Amino acid sequence: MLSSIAKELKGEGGTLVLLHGNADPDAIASAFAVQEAFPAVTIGATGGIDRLAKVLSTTLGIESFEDVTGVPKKRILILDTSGPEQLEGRFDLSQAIVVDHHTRNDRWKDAMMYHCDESKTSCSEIVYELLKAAGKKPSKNVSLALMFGILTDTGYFKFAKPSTLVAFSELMAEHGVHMDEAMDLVDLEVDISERVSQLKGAQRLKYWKTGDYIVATSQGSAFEASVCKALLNLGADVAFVGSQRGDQFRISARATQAVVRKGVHLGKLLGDVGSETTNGGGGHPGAAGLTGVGDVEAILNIAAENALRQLRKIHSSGN
Ligand SMILES: [Mn+2]
Repeated sequence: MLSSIAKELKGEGGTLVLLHGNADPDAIASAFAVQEAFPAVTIGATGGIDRLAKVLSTTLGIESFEDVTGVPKKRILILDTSGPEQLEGRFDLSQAIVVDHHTRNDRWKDAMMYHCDESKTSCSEIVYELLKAAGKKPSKNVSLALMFGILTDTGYFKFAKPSTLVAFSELMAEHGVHMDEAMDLVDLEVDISERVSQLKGAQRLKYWKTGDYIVATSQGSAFEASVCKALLNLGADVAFVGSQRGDQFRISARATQAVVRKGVHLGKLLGDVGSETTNGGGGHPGAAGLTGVGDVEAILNIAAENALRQLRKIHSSGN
């Protein structure tokens, strides 16, 4: 399949690459590699690109377009996109080649070609194979991009498979790229005001311990979510950070994956706090928020007490 896709992409008439909405580094890296290896490729990110992918694009000079009307194309290549609903805009699937690593999807049945390799942890690995099938060697920048795509899609190798590491080591060897070069490719500098907020958060920190678990709260006036993450890095299992503006308050909450796996659900927890105090809250198990009218300190105490109760239950059930 990959060699017939390579053959098609070598043909005349231009290729428009399309990526899933809020495209991530894996998607952008895959598109960049295809653009280098085949003629007349335009990268379309009709649903925008995420923060990391933006920094990656700036670092390596990858150009993508949100508006793709008028791009000359004979075919569309859809990368890293699990279904048509992930694409922003309407496109003729009968001229589309789909290359993906998510779960195989019947909704791509109208595509001209569909190569879905669920055994791969990233699209970058498949595109690297596509390059090999086309007899192309990636440049240093493309190798770096693909390595970064693999790193981010595998959570820095946490979810990597043996074949992921083989592909990654081959990419390293292509141009003698070092591990730290790939790891530090995208330098997300934390703004000075954000770092000050984190330090202030640590200064105003309160914490409670139950069994082997720690719940922390703090107050600030900005970057509540980022302060939460800083408190988790300091050792808390669950963190609540709030701010007060007049009679309005805002709370962010974060929990480690370890306590989420044991049953902590911050979305439900803050939802309950919200209904106890007639404020609105909700979110995911590991990340949630609550806003409303009231005294932030009182709400933080209620939230912390509820979290401690949940953790005590987990502790006494011996989980
Ligand atoms: Mn991906």
